[in-house]
Amino acid sequence: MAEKPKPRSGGAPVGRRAMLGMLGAGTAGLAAAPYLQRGWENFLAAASEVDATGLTGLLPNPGGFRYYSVVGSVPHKNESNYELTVGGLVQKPKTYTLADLRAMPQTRVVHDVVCTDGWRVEKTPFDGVKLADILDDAGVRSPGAAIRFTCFDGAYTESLTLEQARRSDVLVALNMQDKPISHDHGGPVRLYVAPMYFYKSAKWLSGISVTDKVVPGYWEERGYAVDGWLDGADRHSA
Ligand SMILES: Nc1nc2c(c(=O)[nH]1)N[C@H]1C(S)=C(S)[C@@H](COP(=O)(O)O)O[C@H]1N2
Ligand SMILES: [Mo]
Repeated sequence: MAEKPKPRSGGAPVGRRAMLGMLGAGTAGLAAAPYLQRGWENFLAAASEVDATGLTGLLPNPGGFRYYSVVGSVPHKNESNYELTVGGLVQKPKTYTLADLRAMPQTRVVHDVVCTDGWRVEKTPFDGVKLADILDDAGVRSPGAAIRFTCFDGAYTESLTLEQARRSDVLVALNMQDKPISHDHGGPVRLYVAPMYFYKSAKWLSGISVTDKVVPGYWEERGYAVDGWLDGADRHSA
């Protein structure tokens, strides 16, 4: 698989020399770095953006995750303004609030999270609504055969076949590691496709549209596999 171009983090670029300086300066130097005003994870994101050498792999990486966004800034959404729109080839188009989603039966999926860039977070719990339940509510109609996901960052998209979307390990996720999904991790609602590489798990999920065929997503238009199965995934489980 071709290496993904480094996603933009929205942070000011950190030159290699500046980053080495910060690494060398220890805690005091890091505390003085302006990036820290925006948090350690944002600093890591800014640093990894220009890190062709893997040096950022030496930095403590809280929780093992890395921050990705293909746009510089993403609006914050919460119970007052979050909406998930379900439409396309369905009998009953519908818009869900966060409260609507929380009121539905919740499913827990625990699986390793794996990014194509080489990092992994083992046995990560996600909780949320099965995508299958949302599709059942809406009633997929002919010739519906795939799903297109859109995001309120205004840029990222993803796709699944209807068969993949109906698996019980595919969630419209509200919680990650037993906490509401944070903004940086794509909250308040992200997709979680446990058996596939993490790029399939669209953050800041805002739209689910049933289509007649797979429409390749953001990274898929840039060379990524549309079927992002992890090694060893059971491609036919329910
Ligand atoms: N909206 C959106 N979703 C996204 C991405 C993105 O850039 N934008 N990156 C994908 C990739 S490549 C990965 S590895 C994970 C990263 O999730 P994290 O930022 O919570 O670690 O989100 C996926 N979903
Ligand atoms: Mo990724």
